[in-house]
Amino acid sequence: MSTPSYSFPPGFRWGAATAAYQIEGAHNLDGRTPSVWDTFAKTPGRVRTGENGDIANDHYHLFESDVALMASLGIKHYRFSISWTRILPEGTGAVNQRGLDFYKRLLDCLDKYGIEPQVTLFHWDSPQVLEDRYGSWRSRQMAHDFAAYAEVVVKALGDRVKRWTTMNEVGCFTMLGYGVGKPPQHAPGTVVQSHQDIWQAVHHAMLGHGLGVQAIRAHCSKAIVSLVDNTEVTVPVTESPADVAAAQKAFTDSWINGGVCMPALTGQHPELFLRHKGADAPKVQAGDLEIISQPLDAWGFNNYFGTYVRAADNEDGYETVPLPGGYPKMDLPWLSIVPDAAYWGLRHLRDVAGFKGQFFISENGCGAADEFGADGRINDLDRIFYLRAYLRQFHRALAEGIPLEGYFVWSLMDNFEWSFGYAKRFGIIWNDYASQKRTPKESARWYSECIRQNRVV
Ligand code: PNW
Repeated sequence: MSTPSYSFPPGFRWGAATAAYQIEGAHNLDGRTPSVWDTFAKTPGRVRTGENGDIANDHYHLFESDVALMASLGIKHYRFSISWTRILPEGTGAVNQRGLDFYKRLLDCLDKYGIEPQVTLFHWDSPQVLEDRYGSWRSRQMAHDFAAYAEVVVKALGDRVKRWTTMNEVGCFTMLGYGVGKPPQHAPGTVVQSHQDIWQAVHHAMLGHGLGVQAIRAHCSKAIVSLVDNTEVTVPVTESPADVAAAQKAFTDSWINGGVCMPALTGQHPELFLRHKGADAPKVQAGDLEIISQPLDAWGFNNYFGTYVRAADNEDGYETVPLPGGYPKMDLPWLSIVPDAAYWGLRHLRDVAGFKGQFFISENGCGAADEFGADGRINDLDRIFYLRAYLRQFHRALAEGIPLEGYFVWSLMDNFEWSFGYAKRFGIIWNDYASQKRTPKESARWYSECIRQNRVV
């Protein structure tokens, strides 16, 4: 009998992902202090719905039933993040044991259910106190303070955790956190003078990543270390050699790639990035790029959409092709459905950025306009359609020899969707925020079956 289509190799790691500020709640409990997201969300006008993460999914108290529910779906890998201000309420210095104890309880619970943790040290919730002290990522000091925080966490939890990620989506907490001329959409929400300020913040974050990798390796010898990045994917309009070459070239300076994945994986800022950014390029000190390009064991690729590119007769040799008005989208303004980005992202990371280690999909998912049907169920067929289409493209990459070893759906459950508040739902599990009752959607049942058959069903 032939292998059923879209089968993944034995041991493929099927998982689900979340992040601390989006689900934990318990914002002022057991010594936690405000992060920039607490402050930002409580500033009128910043979150469209006026909501914040004070309570969120109250996962701080409900983690046991959440883990049990995850296990009941067959999910064997859980990606979550640690809240910096639970561990170091002053941002630096004194360690808060009660904060560490929460994550020990969570890790013990995961262990009890046979679920392996994939831990992100930083998913955007930096200490407000460091923003007040020196402007957080706008200062080089932040890179050192992040590494010191990483050391504290890894020393305390390194016996329980093997798979570590330094940071989530450097592009989002820098490019979307600082704005030129107008307030940006993400925390800290600061208006800065120039784009150089923003690229400098990106550079400080990347330095923090590199120093963080060193801290993890120093205190956890078995660590599998990664960066999680929403690498911007350039999809060739056709697979002609000319369009593919155009997409490959464009990849090196698409959105944040020139400041994030390219320096992390090649130890250099690409020529195209330096030429395009000119005076806005980051100022780099001797030795920085060596730190930023520490060898990584794994690369976490977050993928939601992509940008179409074709060959063009201009100085760069390519042009991006804007999406037509009627292009299909999910339930967020930026969430165009571009499944081919799943394949091309991995291919560019291997062929253009030259990454030779293991890949995992650290996030893939969508917001959908979910509702309870007359049958009392959430028949989110649109989410199933989206996830199935992307998974088939991830599978294509694997079939062409790209070492993809895991997939984490975003998200385990509906949660605080940043500047969209709770209005946008990304979960495969519905959350009713009034009662904190969790209800698996049809996509959860579908995902569970993918896991059971170890293939895209
Ligand atoms: C990611 N964009 O954020 C984050 O890692 C998650 O915390 C988040 O909930 C999820 O994706 C869904 O948004 C992104 O504007 C935020 O392109 C914005 C964008 C992409 C990713």
